[in-house]
Order: sequence, then C-alpha cells, then structure tokens
Amino acid sequence: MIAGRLERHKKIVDKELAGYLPQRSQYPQVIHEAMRYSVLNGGKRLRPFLLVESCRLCGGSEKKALPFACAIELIHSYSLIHDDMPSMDNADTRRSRPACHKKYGEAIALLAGDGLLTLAFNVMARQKHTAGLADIIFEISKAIGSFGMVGGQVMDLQAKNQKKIDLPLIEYINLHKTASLIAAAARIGAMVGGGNVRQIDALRKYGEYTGLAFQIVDDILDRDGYAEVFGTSGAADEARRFVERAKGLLDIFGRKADSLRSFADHVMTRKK
Ligand code: GRG
Repeated sequence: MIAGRLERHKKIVDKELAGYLPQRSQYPQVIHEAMRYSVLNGGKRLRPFLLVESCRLCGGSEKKALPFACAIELIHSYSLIHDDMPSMDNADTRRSRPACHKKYGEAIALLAGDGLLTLAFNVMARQKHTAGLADIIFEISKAIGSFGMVGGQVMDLQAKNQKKIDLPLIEYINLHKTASLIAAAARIGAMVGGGNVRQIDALRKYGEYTGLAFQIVDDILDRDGYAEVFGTSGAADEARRFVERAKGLLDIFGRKADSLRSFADHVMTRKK
C-alpha cells in the first residue's frame, strides 16, 4: 500500500520538478541539460513524500507543500551529484545511469550541483504567501550547511582516512550527512501545514529517527559505518529501534499518521 502511494506521489513530484527546471533549450544549454539529467532520472522522491505527508498531517494542502517538496529534492539531487565526484565518493553511476560528471565532465557537474542548490532557494523564495517563509528558508539552510549536511560530508571524508572510526563519529556523520535533510523535510512540511510547536517538533524528531534508520540500512548494504561497529544483525536491530522510536512520535496524530508509520517501516526494506 505504501509502495502504491509512493509511486503515485512520485509521478506528481516528477511533473512539478520538470516544470521548475529550466528547459534544455534555454541558454546556456549544457548546464540545463545536466541539471535535468540529474534530477529527472528515477529518484524515489522519499523526502518530498515526507514533506507533503507532514504538511497534510498538520492540516495543510499538497498544493502548498509541493514547491517546498521540490526544493528539498533539488537540494538532495545537488548533494548526490557532488557526492559522486572523484574528489568525494568517486562513483561512476547514479540511479543506474552514468553519474553527472561521467556524462558532462567534472566542471559542468560541479556547476549543475550549484545550479540546483540555487534553484531550490529560488523556488522557495517565490512562495511569498506562505506564512513563516523566512523561518522555513532559515531551517533548510541550517540543515544543509556546515552545521548540517555539508558538515556530515566533511567528517565522512575525513573518517575515510582513519584506520578505525568510533561510534560517536559514525553517529555524527549519519545524523548530519543524511538525517539532517530528512528531518528538515518533515519539519518544513509541518511548518508549511501550520502545525503547532508540538507537532512540528514531533515530526522533526520522527524525520531524524527515520533518517538515522535509513542511513544504517545504507551502512548495512555498504558494509561500513554501523555495520562495521555492530555487525549486520546488530546494525539492523539498531535501525529497527530507530524506526520504532520514530513511529512512537506519531501517537499524537492518531490514525491519520498511518502512512508515515508505513513509511518508517518501508525504510527498513530499502535495497541498493
Ligand atoms: C556533497 C555536500 C554534499 C553532501 C553529500 C547525501 C550526501 C551528502 C551524500 C550521499 C551519499 C549517500 C549515498 C548517503 C546516504 C543517503 C542516501 C542513501 C542517499 C540516497 O538517497 P535515496 O535512496 O536516493 O533517497 P534516490 O536516488 O531515490 O533519490
């Protein structure tokens, strides 16, 4: 059931994203081609789903949430382009296709990431009628900057040069590199939906725990991070604990939060 919901939601988000991205024919064509190539390529759109559902739970509409959901996905896509580059994770493929730098070269890939990050803030700034717009933009910038995703990526790179990495460092990396943006998606959805402080905080924490579980599952698939410290089955137990904690935070919303309960469970079934 959650799979069907995600599929329907993905179609809606893909269409919106295609509308926000500059056309391939727009000058300078190569950068717009690279941006579209890197976004419109089969991503699961999990963060937009979380944002839209969190908004709905707090009484807001999908229509109001979608521009912010797209902004989060543009930011996510930028991070993947940069992460794939030789100076970072050095991955040749992304979503079963050549990575952006493999197709367009490193310089254009770097700039395509920059272009997507900038477009995300442009899309949000257009939502002038959204109450608390400045607070929303502040939250996103905090989640993805040097105290958030960028900081997590920095420590991930530094950890690669260490012989042995300890649990506090792994926790820092997982929280900042991955969970921070996922938590921001849930929090921003709640803010756009007009949630109260308790609801916004519950959804942020839900996003954080779900994001941590998501990254642990990734560690298990990659046999690093949590899997290195706890072993595969110990790491899976840790991930399950985070999922249960995440679901517990949804109690205040009652049955209306069932789709987010299923979403948290769905994270555990993630495959490469
Ligand atoms: C370059 C500043 C900068 C940050 C990069 C997100 C990130 C930080 C790096 C990605 C590395 C990575 C694989 C992290 C784990 C999180 C993860 C599994 C991301 C992939 O997310 P999905 O599964 O991907 O939602 P799709 O393709 O569906 O969008």
